[in-house]
Amino acid sequence: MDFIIINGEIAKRSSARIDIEDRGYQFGDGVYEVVRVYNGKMYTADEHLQRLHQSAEKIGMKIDLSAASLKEMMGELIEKNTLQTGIVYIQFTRGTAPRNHNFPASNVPLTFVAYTKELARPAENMSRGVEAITEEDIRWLRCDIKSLNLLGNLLAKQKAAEAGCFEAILHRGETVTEGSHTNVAIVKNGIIYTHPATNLILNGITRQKALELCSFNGMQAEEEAFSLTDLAEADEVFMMGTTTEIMPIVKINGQPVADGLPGIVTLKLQKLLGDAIIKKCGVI
Ligand code: DCS
Repeated sequence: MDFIIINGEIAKRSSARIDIEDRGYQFGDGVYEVVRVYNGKMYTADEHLQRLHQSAEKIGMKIDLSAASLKEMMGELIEKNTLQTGIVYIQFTRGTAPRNHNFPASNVPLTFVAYTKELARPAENMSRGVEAITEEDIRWLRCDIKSLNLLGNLLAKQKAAEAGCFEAILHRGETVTEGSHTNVAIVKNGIIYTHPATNLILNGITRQKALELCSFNGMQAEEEAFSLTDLAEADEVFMMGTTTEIMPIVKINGQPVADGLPGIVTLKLQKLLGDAIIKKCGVI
């Protein structure tokens, strides 16, 4: 993974330089996306790049490059790094300017970087399921923006890691919102529930894909908020994300979810997503 993109050019990673007054570095003033790569091909890149543009717009940042040209550059980077299975990370910040809370002048160019990373599908966690903790959601009120400011997410994820768990399920008071880096759903009496796409969650591309697969395959799914009690009494719990795909959560705060095994609805949806990926990217 020797090559990266810096300001629109493919360059050697070792030669790349970011100024210490880059606003991403000093303020987290920027947006990003993580796109999955299977078989050397990007999965749902259009949806991710549309969200990237939307995130930028929501913070008053104008990305001049079209989704099509970004996708082309990312494709070139994947080829250059001969990436098969992994991710492409793409980030824009509001550029480099003397440190000042005000936005820099409109002629200051955004800083654009991208890199690739090898990352296998998490096959074992997907079949066995993982453990999670619950944690108060202390993040800001614009979680719909995929911004670089991830401290609230990081603090929760670190707590999970220290408890030997894979994910922290966040809640605002009684209401479950999402995971620290995934969306969360429960299954009760065969119906899937996940928080609606409001300002309180990131509207995950995997979440959107999962909802689409449910409607195409006669599985009932509701975009309806659920409580900590619903979570504790759920028949199944799972998370959705670009790197995690559909992953069962089998234990929460040390308590097994139902019988403590991945549920049938979760595994069915996981298989449907796997099939959709194979259809787009070939055998994985
Ligand atoms: N919620 C949060 C807070 C996330 O950070 C992510 C993705 C998701 C939900 C799931 O969204 P996608 O289905 O679009 O991936 N987090 C990315 C990240 O920071 N690393 O990998 C994925």
